[in-house]
Amino acid sequence: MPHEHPPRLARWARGSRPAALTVLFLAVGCSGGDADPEAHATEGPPASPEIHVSGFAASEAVRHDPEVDVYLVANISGDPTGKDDDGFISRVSPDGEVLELRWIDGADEAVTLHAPKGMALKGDTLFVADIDVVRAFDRHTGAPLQERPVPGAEFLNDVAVGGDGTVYVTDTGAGVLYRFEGTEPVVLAAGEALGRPNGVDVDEHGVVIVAWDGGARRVDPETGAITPLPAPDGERLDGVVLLDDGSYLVSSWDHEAVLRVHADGAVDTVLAGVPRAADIGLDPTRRRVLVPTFDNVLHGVPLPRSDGGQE
Ligand SMILES: [Ca+2]
Ligand SMILES: [Ca+2]
Repeated sequence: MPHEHPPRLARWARGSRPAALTVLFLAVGCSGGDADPEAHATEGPPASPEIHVSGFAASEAVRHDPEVDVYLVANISGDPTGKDDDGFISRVSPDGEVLELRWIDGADEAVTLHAPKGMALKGDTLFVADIDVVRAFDRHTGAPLQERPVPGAEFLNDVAVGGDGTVYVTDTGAGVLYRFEGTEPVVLAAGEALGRPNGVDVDEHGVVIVAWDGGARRVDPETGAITPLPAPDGERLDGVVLLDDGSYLVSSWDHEAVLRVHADGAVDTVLAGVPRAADIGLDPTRRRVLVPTFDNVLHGVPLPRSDGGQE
């Protein structure tokens, strides 16, 4: 799509370099996402320094738990559709120290976890998409709490929780967006107009998905009505984070980047040179965008301010 930048964006583009990927890398790592069901603030405190952490196993998703102030990283470990019970969730500190690589571990007899992908926090519960089941764990202890099977699901990919507590999950394989009514999944939207939804996030205006076959849509949480949103060109969009200025962050495998799409359709690059960047998160406390990759690195980079400046 054309990238007509309003003056403030052009100014930003000239005045500050997108967070370039310097090749460093601690021996450990991770980053966080975000658990707030509302759109994320784009202002706030100065952004924290970048972190780059390695040592994961097909790290697909990251979330910031703001209560504990820790980053949770979902590791598929192996085949994204393989029911091998070897997936795990890591806990990482905001300064990039891996506190516990296998905090929730499929290898644990009490835990079933095959290929964890998107996660969402609700109260004391951590929800995790795992192929055809949404699994619930204790947010503080990691203990398994509940399983919510999704009959017919092929590739559950991302989970989000609305302000009213409703849990949503995408199925990229079958092309379905589900809404849970209690523990029962109900189809909210499906079909060609939806595309193959990957990332999902929720704000007070409804549900937003980005599609693996390209495009972004807003979905009415009650009726399932679909409205196209501005989106980057190309296909293979993965994670999405809604921001409170009407823009959103999205990871694009085609662009090998994390992009910010403004309400007017203008697209900025937040982080370039990240092949296979998956389900991104945000640490609003530090104004840090969290980017996990299938290359097993977690990047944490500053979120540019809405006015175009970085700091
Ligand atoms: Ca696995
Ligand atoms: Ca994903």
